[in-house]
Amino acid sequence: MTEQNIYGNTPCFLGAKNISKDKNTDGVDAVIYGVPWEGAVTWGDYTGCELGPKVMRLCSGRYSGYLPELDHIDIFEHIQLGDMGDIDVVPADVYETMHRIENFAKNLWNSGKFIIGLGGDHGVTFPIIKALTNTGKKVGIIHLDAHYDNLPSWKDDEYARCSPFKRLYECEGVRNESIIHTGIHGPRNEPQAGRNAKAAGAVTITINDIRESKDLRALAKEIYQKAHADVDCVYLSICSDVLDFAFNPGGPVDGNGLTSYELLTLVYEICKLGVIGMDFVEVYPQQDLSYRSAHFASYIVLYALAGEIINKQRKQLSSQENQIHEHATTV
Ligand SMILES: [Mn+2]
Repeated sequence: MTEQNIYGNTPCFLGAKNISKDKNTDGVDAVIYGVPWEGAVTWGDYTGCELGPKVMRLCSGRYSGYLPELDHIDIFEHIQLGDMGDIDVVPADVYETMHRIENFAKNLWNSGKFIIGLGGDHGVTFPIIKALTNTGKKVGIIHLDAHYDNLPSWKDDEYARCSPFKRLYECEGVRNESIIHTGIHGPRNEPQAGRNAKAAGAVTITINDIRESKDLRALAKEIYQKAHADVDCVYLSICSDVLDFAFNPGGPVDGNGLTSYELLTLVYEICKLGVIGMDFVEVYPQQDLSYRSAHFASYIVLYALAGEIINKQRKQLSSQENQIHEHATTV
């Protein structure tokens, strides 16, 4: 075991700096953390997403930060990534775990860095965003998923993976009209899910809306503008099953989903416009024997970081322009 490893033989995600012990984000631009949590299991054939953070880190060892297809960008020339390790969830104690996730996330949001969570089931997204609203920010959410995840509960568990967006509809600091359920499709959704979204005032962009739009990049802008209306920041939450099962063959069998090109392009274009943080959830290493969804996590994070680099450069440029303008008006 080396000090560089996050634990055991598991490396930091994409070669990030290990900040799991001191939690010090000085000199770090973006922070990765894991939420090895699986709550209520809604369908027994797919279980084990608490293994997600570990397997995503193991798979990430294969990749650099170089993306020839994005103007030959080398992400780690621009970004220092820090790996903060995993949240110490408490198996079988949902309330304590939600509380711990919220606490951990609070410190992350206070750091002001670009925050990336690796799930875990989708239930983790609620306490992460709840912590963000507790900082006083009004939040919009771009939710990329085949499913609404907005049912009131799973049996008695109101923090189950099918319910985070119902909890977020009820959350004071989230603007429901700025929740954009994007890529929704397929009969694993229940009829009440669409009705719940509508009643809450949330926006639905189905897979057919995406497929039939002439320009994917323009659509990403439109989605972002909707999410950004009348809020302080936009959060991005991605469930692996928004991908078609042809592109996510170890995941749940959701047909008519996004291609990997479509998902990565949406992530890149959305992050170019500025998101405060994101998560990627619901990979199932026990069912996905080649770890394909876990490998793809590296792609998603790299495309998000590529977008964040452009966003940062644009912000720096505009603040320089403002300074020049102020200087010109004072002399
Ligand atoms: Mn889903």
